[in-house]
Amino acid sequence: MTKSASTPAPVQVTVTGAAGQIGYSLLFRIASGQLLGPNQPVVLRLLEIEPAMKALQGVVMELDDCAFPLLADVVTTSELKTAFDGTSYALLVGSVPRKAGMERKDLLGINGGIFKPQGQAIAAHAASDVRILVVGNPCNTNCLIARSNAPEIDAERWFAMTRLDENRAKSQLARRAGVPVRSVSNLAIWGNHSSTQFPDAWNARIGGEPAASVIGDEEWLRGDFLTTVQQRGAAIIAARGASSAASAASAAIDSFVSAINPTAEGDWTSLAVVSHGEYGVPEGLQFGFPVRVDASGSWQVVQGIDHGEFARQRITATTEELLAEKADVADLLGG
Ligand code: NAX
Repeated sequence: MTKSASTPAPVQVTVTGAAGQIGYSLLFRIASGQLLGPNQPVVLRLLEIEPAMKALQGVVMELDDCAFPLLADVVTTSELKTAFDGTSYALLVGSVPRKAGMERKDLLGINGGIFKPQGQAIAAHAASDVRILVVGNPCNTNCLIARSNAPEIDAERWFAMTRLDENRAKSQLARRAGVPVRSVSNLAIWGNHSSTQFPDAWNARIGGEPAASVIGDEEWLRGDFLTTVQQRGAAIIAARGASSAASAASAAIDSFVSAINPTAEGDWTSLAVVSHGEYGVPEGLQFGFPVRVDASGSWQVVQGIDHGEFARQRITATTEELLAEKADVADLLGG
């Protein structure tokens, strides 16, 4: 890239778990400009655990071999301070997956051991404009742990990823309605990124019309649609022998792009954000809501959405699951 007066200084972008499956898709999309646009150089700061450093070096060789004009530098490290030093965008992907026989509480505890120090390191070393997206599961509660250990950072700068679920739900609705996926809007994922999530098709729109009227099949919406979206991760593992990776990386890019740019008129996007008590969700939970971002880059939860009894029951169930997860990690929560 020819450096000119108009070339902005590189922005530091951190990816944890960078040698993993999602990292293998994500890094190349960030380096090619799909996160911050075609004029913004980036420095990738890649965090991995020691045993994965060799694999990470292989990924870095491939990044080199792409000769991305926007990739100003790549830093690899297994130290938190170096990983988060001056970072403006932190994508927390690395975590330990659930293994057979592992209880949810064990999983939460192991991952808490990762996300507590990461939260502290982000507070100590990141840039003042840092925004954080947690992808590593259980992502809502991992985000809560990290956020609560970084009280110096505005709670509004923390996001957990429900966008893959939104994209999955939109794709199912579009296919059923026989329309392009871009016709589907206003699709919110409520609550936890887990099988209790509530993908709200009833307030979604297809071609600007209420999605439920366009689909015209309440039984399908309440049945196959919901379970397909809720169980999609498991279906992909069954088919591919590995969990969703490219689609998760794509959703991570979508999440940040939506979190930092104004939302299209009349639409909303799905992000798990800190609850301020909206819709009766207890304050402080990291909860999937419909969110709009204004021209100044601030987000608000969309107010005034009507829910029928069916939706209310499901939102209550996913809220209860998040409260139970919070209780399981109580000893890891800071401030
Ligand atoms: P992989 O197991 O392929 O990669 C994870 C990487 O994290 C590994 O390379 C590992 O060495 C690294 N790692 C482990 N502990 C670390 C630590 N303390 N610091 C830095 N790196 C560490 O998993 P992958 O398929 O990439 O998935 C990553 C996470 O995303 C998993 O927790 C997964 O469950 C979660 N997902 C979240 C989704 C969402 O919608 N929120 C969807 C996709 C995915 O399931």
